[in-house]
Amino acid sequence: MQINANELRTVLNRVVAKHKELKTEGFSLESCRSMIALMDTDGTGHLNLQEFKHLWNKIKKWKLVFTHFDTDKSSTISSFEMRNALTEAGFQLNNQLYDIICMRYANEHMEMDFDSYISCLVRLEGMFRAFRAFDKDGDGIIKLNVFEVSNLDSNQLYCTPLWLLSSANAGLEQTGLIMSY
Ligand SMILES: [Ca+2]
Ligand SMILES: [Ca+2]
Repeated sequence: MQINANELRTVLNRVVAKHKELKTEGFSLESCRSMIALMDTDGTGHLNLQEFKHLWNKIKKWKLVFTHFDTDKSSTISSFEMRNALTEAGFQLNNQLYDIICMRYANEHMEMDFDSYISCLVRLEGMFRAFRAFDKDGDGIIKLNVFEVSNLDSNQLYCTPLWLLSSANAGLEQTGLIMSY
């Protein structure tokens, strides 16, 4: 079995349509492509059964976090609720990074619907993974030279300004991403 982004989109949208506690206008093809990029460990450009299961378990876990932290039962996650949700999902962000993430993924009312929330977590997961790969001594700080920056793929490149921004303006203890795992 090999799943492409279109098929993944169909499956996900069919499932979320059944859940009234998850407000969404449906997953975009772009966010399904990002999910495949995140989980495609053997580099086929598709998800095999194992990779799909791995993604599915993540989404299930993130869905539980979503419903648990949607404390006002709006079926969306507010930027206020998101802070606790991210911590529960294992992402410790400094304030600056947190604000950037909310600005990027929340709507004008500072609410994220389910697909934006999942896209946000997929992006963070990819970002943390890339960060860990660079952070060889595990001190939560990375230094990239210009060649490493220019060799980052587009997914990682999106994250780079966040790293640079957080390291340029924050104290040493907040440099880069301080991670909880
Ligand atoms: Ca694959
Ligand atoms: Ca809510």
